[in-house]
Amino acid sequence: MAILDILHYPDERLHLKASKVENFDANLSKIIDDMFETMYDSNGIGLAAIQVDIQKRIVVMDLSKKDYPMEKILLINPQIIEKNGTTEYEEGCLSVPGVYEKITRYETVTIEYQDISGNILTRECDELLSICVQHELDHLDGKVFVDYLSPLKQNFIKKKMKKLDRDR
Ligand code: QAP
Ligand code: CO
Repeated sequence: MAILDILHYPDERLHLKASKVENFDANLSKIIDDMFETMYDSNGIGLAAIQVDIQKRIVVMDLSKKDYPMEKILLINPQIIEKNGTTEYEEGCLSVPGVYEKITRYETVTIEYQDISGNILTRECDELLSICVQHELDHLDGKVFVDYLSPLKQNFIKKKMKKLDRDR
């Protein structure tokens, strides 16, 4: 097990597109173990492989820090197959530490994804789970929540992040 380095916005590697997982092998399960360890170590509720410089369609989540029951959620090759309504939430991201902004998302989504053995599953998501799923699926297509904000706010956040990384 290993804690992986998390890329920080505006690292251009956060804008790469992840490719489909085809091999459900030992290498995949090692990546997943390391991703869970990395997410728990940094007190996150969700992490996409893109954020640790691995361009594969893998997401790990655990919402238990936010009043949800402890549940290790793993999504491989996830896709939204149904969506309804809109809602707003003040989102953060492990790749943009210290920044929280209100983002509009679908209120509920149904996803189809694969588990660690490659079995295809579906899940209906609402409330925080729905927000987190949409945030993490965006990462797999190279999208960060900051991309939804005005150019002015994006520039402000870029400066703030560069200063933070310089002082680290
Ligand atoms: C994405 O975010 C998310 O700024 C997961 O200093 C967030 O795990 C989905 C974190 C909100 C839905 C709603 C952020 C940790 C963790 C920070 C995270 C920080 C330390 C963010
Ligand atoms: Co994120």
